[in-house]
Amino acid sequence: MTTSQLPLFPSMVVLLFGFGVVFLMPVFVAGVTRHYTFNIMYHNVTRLCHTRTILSVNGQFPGPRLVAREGDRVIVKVVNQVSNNVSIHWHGVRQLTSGWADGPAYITQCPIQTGQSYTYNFTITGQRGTLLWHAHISWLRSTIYGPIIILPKRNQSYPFQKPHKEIPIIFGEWFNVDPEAVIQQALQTGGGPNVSDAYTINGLPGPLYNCSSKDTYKLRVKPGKSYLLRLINAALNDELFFSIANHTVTVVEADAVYIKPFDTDQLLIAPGQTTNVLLRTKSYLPNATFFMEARPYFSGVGTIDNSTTAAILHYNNHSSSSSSSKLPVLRPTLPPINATGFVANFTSKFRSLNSVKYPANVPKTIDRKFFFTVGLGSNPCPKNTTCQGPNGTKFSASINNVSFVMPSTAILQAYFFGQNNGVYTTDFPVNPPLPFNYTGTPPNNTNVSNGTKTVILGFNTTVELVMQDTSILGAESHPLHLHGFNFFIVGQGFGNYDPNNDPKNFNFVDPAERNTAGVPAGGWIAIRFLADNPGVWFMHCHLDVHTSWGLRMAWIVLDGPQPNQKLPPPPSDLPKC
Ligand SMILES: *[C@@H]1O[C@H](CO)[C@@H](O)[C@H](O)[C@H]1NC(C)=O
Ligand SMILES: *[C@@H]1O[C@H](CO)[C@@H](O)[C@H](O)[C@H]1NC(C)=O
Ligand SMILES: *[C@@H]1O[C@H](CO)[C@@H](O)[C@H](O)[C@H]1NC(C)=O
Ligand SMILES: *[C@@H]1O[C@H](CO)[C@@H](O)[C@H](O)[C@H]1NC(C)=O
Ligand SMILES: *[C@@H]1O[C@H](CO)[C@@H](O)[C@H](O)[C@H]1NC(C)=O
Ligand SMILES: *[C@@H]1O[C@H](CO)[C@@H](O)[C@H](O)[C@H]1NC(C)=O
Ligand SMILES: *[C@@H]1O[C@H](CO)[C@@H](O)[C@H](O)[C@H]1NC(C)=O
Ligand SMILES: *[C@@H]1O[C@H](CO)[C@@H](O)[C@H](O)[C@H]1NC(C)=O
Ligand SMILES: *[C@@H]1O[C@H](CO)[C@@H](O)[C@H](O)[C@H]1NC(C)=O
Ligand SMILES: *[C@@H]1O[C@H](CO)[C@@H](O)[C@H](O)[C@H]1NC(C)=O
Ligand SMILES: *[C@@H]1O[C@H](CO)[C@@H](O)[C@H](O)[C@H]1NC(C)=O
Ligand SMILES: *[C@@H]1O[C@H](CO)[C@@H](O)[C@H](O)[C@H]1NC(C)=O
Ligand SMILES: [Cu+2]
Repeated sequence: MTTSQLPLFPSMVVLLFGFGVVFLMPVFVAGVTRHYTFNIMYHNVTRLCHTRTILSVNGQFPGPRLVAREGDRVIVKVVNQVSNNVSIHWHGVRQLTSGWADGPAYITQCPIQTGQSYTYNFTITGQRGTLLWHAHISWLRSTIYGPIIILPKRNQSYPFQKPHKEIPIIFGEWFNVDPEAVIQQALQTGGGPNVSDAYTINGLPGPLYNCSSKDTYKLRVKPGKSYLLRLINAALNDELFFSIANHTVTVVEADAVYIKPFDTDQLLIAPGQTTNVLLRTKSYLPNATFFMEARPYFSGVGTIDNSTTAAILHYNNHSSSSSSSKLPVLRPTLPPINATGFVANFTSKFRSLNSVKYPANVPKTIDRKFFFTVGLGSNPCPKNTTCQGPNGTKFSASINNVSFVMPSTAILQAYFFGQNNGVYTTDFPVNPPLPFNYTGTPPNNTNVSNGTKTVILGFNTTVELVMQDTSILGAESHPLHLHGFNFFIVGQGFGNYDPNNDPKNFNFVDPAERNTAGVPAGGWIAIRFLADNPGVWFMHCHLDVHTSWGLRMAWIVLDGPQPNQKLPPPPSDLPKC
């Protein structure tokens, strides 16, 4: 990827030129319909001197940008031309009464089979900023991902300085081998999966890896301008720190919600999160080249890919590129790999803008409270086999000790047509089955149970959910993603959540509003949301290895009384299992 500016649509310019006067048209413009075709197809890619046939959308890696304005309808025809089953998730899109278009396989739809297609049809309502789309079955999202760019409505502007240019920066994780083989082997042996070989920026690992310097993303900038970097973490299993040498950025938006701007030199971005930052370039032509780098934050125990991906921030000097390539390179400083204190400080800086135009509608009274433990555990090794998980067991992961088993048909279909037939149960525990010192010495039986358990919520229920990390196999940060909703992070802390004292410090004024948030390593997070969207909504850790081990569950939100509060019937091309 070399050209990186957003395509400028003719329709973006709303100016009339006449008699030397320029008018800005003050008219209301209804949303338009944007059509896309995503062909899931094979594509040969070489990175780190390894050539792999990857799964791609339209032979592009990373995949194409999906660009829309707030209020637009988006129609994406997904055609499966590969041998794997696939589905695509529009990560962070609210999908108000369009739950059939959400995409997680076996939750809202059966996957699209080879040779079949499915047309996703949804509107973008009340959101503007950056999100991402990605495959939502097994580990296919390792190569099937791309940006969703939501521009403000046509007659509206950003609540911050209009940038000179807008640049998506999408982080990924590259494997020299087929990631499907990696997760299949791990699930079979019960051990941890082999780690990735590189992180990538816009699909390119950069010059810090062997056999990779030609695969370096270069962002060419002019002095004295403002650039909106649309940061997206599409990495499979790793939260990432990010920093640009000698530059401070201003964070203005997270998960397609405006926030109170704040300046920072170093960022953290978890898989599934998106963060828009303004980069103001230096007012002069600096005699240097600046690296932008990302490498993981890791709080758990075990082996990870701790390598560093780099891209180049290059000022367009007048000199030829051959002489400018001799400029000294400056590298940023990143927090230590286990900098949990930095992460807590950084995440607490995110506050809703909470202006008259963009209020923070935090639920003030709560109908239902839930307390979920999240973390790793283990399962006994089946007889006559040897397992490579902790102490010869199999790795597992759970919420409230339930490791979620994927059904073989979609829950939303079973629910909508009243044909449960044992596909799922509705008894997901509201509290941990066995209270213990969650962040202390774990109990001696860490076996988890399993099941396809869900929670049923009445329409417009206000929910408070406290998620508590456990130290059963080591405390670890888990970025939890909720489909179908944004939630407000009203509190977070370390140690065990204290239901008597911690709520006193909850923020109901300007808490961050997101769709993905880290449960701190050895700590807890309290979120609130309004269940105003009928359907079946997946909630899971966005580290795919933990999702694969069962750190996932689903909420079923019932229809409301009004016609526009009901989930309509599915489109006729909804895939069958
Ligand atoms: C990828 O490379 C293999 C081996 O060279 C070749 O057989 C295959 O046709 C290529 N696939 C695509 C999609 O280019
Ligand atoms: C998308 O959904 C809208 C609203 O239900 C419907 O009017 C339209 O026909 C659909 N378009 C396609 C291509 O399915
Ligand atoms: C970059 O930052 C380093 C360390 O703060 C400083 O010594 C150096 O002068 C800076 N260089 C430029 C070109 O800004
Ligand atoms: C990354 O991991 C390797 C192997 O465990 C280790 O040798 C190296 O010191 C680590 N690097 C960093 C920067 O932590
Ligand atoms: C810029 O850096 C190059 C390479 O380090 C050096 O040769 C040149 O003299 C520098 N120019 C200025 C104006 O500092
Ligand atoms: C991070 O790792 C370093 C080196 O292993 C260790 O000395 C330090 O105590 C760790 N810090 C935290 C917060 O765990
Ligand atoms: C976090 O913020 C607190 C309060 O501002 C500060 O005392 C502490 O040093 C910070 N910790 C880290 C790791 O940045
Ligand atoms: C397990 O191993 C024993 C002894 O090797 C054998 O008799 C038994 O049939 C095996 N059971 C299974 C289920 O493979
Ligand atoms: C594994 O076994 C050792 C020794 O029996 C024990 O100390 C340790 O806690 C066990 N670890 C786990 C994860 O169960
Ligand atoms: C839980 O365990 C931690 C770490 O061992 C300890 O500091 C704390 O006092 C324990 N809490 C309770 C309530 O026992
Ligand atoms: C496990 O814990 C229970 C309750 O603390 C205790 O009674 C039991 O002896 C322990 N078992 C082992 C094998 O440590
Ligand atoms: C779920 O647990 C039951 C009983 O513990 C076990 O028989 C079954 O194989 C498990 N299913 C899965 C998919 O792990
Ligand atoms: Cu996790």
